[in-house]
Amino acid sequence: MSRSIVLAAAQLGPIQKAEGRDVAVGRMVRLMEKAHQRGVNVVVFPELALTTFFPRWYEEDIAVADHWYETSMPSNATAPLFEAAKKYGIGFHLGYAEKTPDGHRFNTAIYVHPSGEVVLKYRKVHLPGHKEFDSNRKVQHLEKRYFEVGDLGFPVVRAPIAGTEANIGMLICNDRRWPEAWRVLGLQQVEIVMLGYNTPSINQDNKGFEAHHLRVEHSHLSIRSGCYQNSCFGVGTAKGGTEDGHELFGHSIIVNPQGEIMAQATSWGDELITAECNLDDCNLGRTTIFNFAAHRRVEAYGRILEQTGSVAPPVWTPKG
Ligand code: CDT
Repeated sequence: MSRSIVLAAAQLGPIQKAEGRDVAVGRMVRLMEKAHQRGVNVVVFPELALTTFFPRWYEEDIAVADHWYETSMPSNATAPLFEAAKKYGIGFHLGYAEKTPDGHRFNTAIYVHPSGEVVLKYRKVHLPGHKEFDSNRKVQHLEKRYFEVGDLGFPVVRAPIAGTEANIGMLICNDRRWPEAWRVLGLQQVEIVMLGYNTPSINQDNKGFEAHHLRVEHSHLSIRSGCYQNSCFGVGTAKGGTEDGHELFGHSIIVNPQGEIMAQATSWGDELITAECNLDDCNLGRTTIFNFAAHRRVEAYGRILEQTGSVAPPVWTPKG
């Protein structure tokens, strides 16, 4: 049985604050049509794909921000995506802001089977930024205000895709920079990591200079190393371009288990990139250098779970 499938990153250009979900969904449906023409089996859309990256906007009263969240999925606004999936037989990954019936708010992603059923849900664990308005910053990054830390762990599930089955998992944006997150997926034999992001192209922390080009480099470095060290494919999909004067970088990529970039977006607008991925390519790393059962040394990793922040090492001084 061939385990070759075609994966796509459906990068989105900017979504302005004043634009409704209908604008974003219309653009996404057009990318699904294009995906169908190119024989794609799975389309990965970005983090918070339905709206502008709203955590840059401060609201004193979080209830005023309610309109950014989805309270049901699918909804009237997102139904065209589910219909396109059915029409074209394509599975899709969607990132959105979720408000639960009991009032919890999460930065969430789902993977939807072509039948329209939600196969897997993940809620972002690593929330960057801050909770209160920060007057040192030119642009706010209020994910810690608008979202709670995800409560679903890092789930992986085996699901049917295009005549085969694949072990799928998800990360969301900042998660990609944390090797612990990748390893928890790797320990569940993940084969495809779907990952959407919204990353400003300038570091707004005002704590030192970070060269512009390194922002993209660090994103790629994180995804490539995550894929290599866990023997999996990764689809990293950006929302890029300038949203109300605030620039996000594009550079979406599809990466193989050797850590190589198979496809890369060249624009910061709506763009579909694709790659044919043989899931059996995950076996080489998994059975050799990253054969976890043979080579991991959990007895030496205690600190990883016992400690959150770093501590200074003991000081060595010469005896003589
Ligand atoms: N969306 C998201 O997680 N973005 C972060 C930028 C952090 S800057 C405070 C990222 O890691 O790409």
